Amino acid sequence: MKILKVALLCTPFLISFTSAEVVKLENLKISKEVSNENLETKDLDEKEIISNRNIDLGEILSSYFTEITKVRKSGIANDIFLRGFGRDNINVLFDNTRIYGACPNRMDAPISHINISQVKEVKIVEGAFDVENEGSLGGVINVVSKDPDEGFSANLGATVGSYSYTRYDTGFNIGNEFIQVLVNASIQDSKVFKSGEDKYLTEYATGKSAYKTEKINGDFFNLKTIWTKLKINLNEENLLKIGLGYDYLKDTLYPYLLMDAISDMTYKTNLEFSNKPLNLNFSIFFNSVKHDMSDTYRVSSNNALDGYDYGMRTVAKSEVKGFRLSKEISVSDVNIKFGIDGFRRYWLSDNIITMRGITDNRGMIPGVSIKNLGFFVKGNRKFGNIIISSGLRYDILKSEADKSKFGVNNRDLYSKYYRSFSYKNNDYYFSGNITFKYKLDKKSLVYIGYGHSVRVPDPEERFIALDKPMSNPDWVGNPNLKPTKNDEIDIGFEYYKGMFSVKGNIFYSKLTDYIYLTNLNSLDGTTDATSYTNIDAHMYGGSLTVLGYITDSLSSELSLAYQRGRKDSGNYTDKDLAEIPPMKIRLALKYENENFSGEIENIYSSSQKSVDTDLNEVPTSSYYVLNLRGSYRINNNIQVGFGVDNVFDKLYYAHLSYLRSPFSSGVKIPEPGRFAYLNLNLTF
Ligand SMILES: [Cu+2]
Repeated sequence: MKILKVALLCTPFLISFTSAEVVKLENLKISKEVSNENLETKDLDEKEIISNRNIDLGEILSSYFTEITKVRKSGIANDIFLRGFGRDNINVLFDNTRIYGACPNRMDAPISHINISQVKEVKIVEGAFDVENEGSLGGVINVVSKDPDEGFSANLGATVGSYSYTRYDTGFNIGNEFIQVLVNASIQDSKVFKSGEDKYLTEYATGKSAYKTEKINGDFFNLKTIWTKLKINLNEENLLKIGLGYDYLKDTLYPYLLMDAISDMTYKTNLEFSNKPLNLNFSIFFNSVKHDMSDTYRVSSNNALDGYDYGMRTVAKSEVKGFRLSKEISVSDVNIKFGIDGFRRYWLSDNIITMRGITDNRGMIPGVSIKNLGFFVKGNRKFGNIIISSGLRYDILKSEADKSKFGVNNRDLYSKYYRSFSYKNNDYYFSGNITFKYKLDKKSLVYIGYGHSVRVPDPEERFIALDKPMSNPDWVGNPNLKPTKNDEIDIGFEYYKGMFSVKGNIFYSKLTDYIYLTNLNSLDGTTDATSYTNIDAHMYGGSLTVLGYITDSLSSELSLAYQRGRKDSGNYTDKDLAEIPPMKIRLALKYENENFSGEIENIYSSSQKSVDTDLNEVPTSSYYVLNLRGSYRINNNIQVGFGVDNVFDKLYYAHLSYLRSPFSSGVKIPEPGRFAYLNLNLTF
C-alpha cells in the first residue's frame, strides 16, 4: 500500500512538450500513434535486456511485466504464465515459429529455448485476439530475433554475479548491401543460488529426493549457445533470411522436481522469404529438442539396480516443423492480411525406473503427432475516429499416438481408466475476434473487443501413460479430451497527456472445456491416477500502467496486474482455479542522461489465498523486493553495468514455485536471495 502512495506523488508532474522529449517518450514506447492492429500489444526491447542480470528470458519478462509470472523450478529456464494462462494455453513463438519443450515436466518450457542474446524485441498480445496462429487461447508472446546489418562490428559481453554466476557473450556482424551475416556465441554457468535465509536452493529438496552432499553447493546450470542469421537481398524486391541456432544445457538442477536435466539440446532452423511489391511472405521452420533427465544427483538413485547410476530416467524428444504463407493488401481504407499455415508437432518420451527391478515405461509420451492446417484472414477499417478490426481463423487438426512406442508397462493404461478411447483424434474449429477502438485524439483511445479462441489438447494431456507400480497414483492422459474454448471480452483505454500516460484494461474470459487435473479410479477399482478433464471455468482480471516524466531525465512507471480464476463445473469441492498468480505491483523510478541510466525497481506481490485445495494448493504470502540497476557508457565502445536484485536479501516465494501434481515433490522453491552483478559490454 505504501507503494501506491509513492506512485501517486510521482505521477502528477506533467511537463510540456519539446521535440527532444518526444524522442525520449518513444524510447519508453508510450508515444505510439493508435495502431489499426491488435489490442494491448506490449513489448520489451534489447536495451532493457542488456541492463539485466541476464539469466533467462522468462525471468526478464516476469520482472518487467506485472501480467507475466514466472514458474521457479531452477536457477535458469523459468517458465511463464500470462494473466493466469500458462502451458499450452498461451503460444510462445520465436520469429513466429513454434518451439516446444521435450520434458514431460516442463523443465524446458518453450520460452527457455529462446536464448537472450538473440532477442531484438518481445511482442505480447494478451487475450483471445490472435488469428495468425492456432492455439493462442490466452495470448501470444512472440520473440523477434536480431537481424544482421551492413558493415562490420564485433561485440564482447561479460556478466559476473553472486553465487559464481557468469555469462560471456561474443559475436560479430559483417555485411554489404547484398549479403549480411550475424554470428553469436555465449556461455553461462553458476553455482547453486542461496535463498534469503542463506540456504542453498538445493537444500529445499528433502527425503528421497534430497541432493547428494556434493551437489548441494555444486554447479547449478551450464548453458552454451551459438546462433547465426543470414540475410540476402536477392534483388530489390526479394529478401531471404536464414536463421540457425543450437543451445546446449548441461547438468542443470531442478529442486522443484524429482529429477534434474543431464542434457538438453535445442536445434532451431528458420527460413523466411519476402517479396515487397506483392507484400508476400513465406517461411518454413524446423525446431527440435532432445532432453535427458534423471535422479542421478539425488539420494533416490542409491536404490538403483547394480550397473545403473540412476533410479529413474526420462529421455525425450520434441520436434516441430511448419510453414506459413501470407499476403497483405490495402484497398483505400481497408487493410487485409490473409494466409495459410501448418505445422507438425511430434513428442516422444521414454521413462525407465531401475528400483526393485526394471520398469519399462517407454512411450510415456507415445510418439504423439499433432498435425495442423489453418487459414486466416484479418483486416481493419477506419470510420472517422473509429477503427474496427476483425479476424477469422479455421483450423484442422489431427492428433495421433503411436501404439508401437509403448513399453510393456504402460501399454494398457488408457483401457485401465477409460472405457472407450481412440489413439486418434480429429478436431476442427473456427476462432475469431472483433474490436472497436475509438480515438480520443492522435494517441489516446478507448476500446472494446470480443475474441473467441481455441486450442487443441497437448500430447501430454491426451496421451501421457506412466504406470507407477510402486508409488500411486499413475499419470494417464485422457484421449477423450475436447479442445478448450475461450470467449473473452476486453475493455480498456490508453490516455496520453504531455509527459504522462495511463493505460488500463479489464478482461473476462469464459472458458469452455478448460483442461484441468483430476483424480481417477481405475475401472476395476484397484489403482488411481492423475488425469485430465474438461471443465467450464472463468477468469477475469485487469491491469493498469501509469508512466510519467518527473523531470527531463527522471521518470516513473507504475504497473499493476490482478487476475482471478474460478471453476464453473466438475467434480470439485473448491471453486478456485489452481496456479492463478496473485496481484503484482511494480514501481520503477528511472534516471537517464546521455551516459548514465539507473533504475530503482520495487516489486510487490500480494498474498494468494484463493487456492485450489482440491489439488492440495497452499496459500502464498505477500512479498516486497527492491532491485537496483544502472549502466554507464564510458565511450562509444565500452559500457559497464551493475545491479543488485533483492537488495534486502528477503526470503520469499513466487506463487508458482512448486508443482501441484502429479510428480509433486511437494517442494516450494524460494526465490534467490540478494544477487549482485556487474556487466561489461565492448563493441567495435
Ligand atoms: Cu526433464
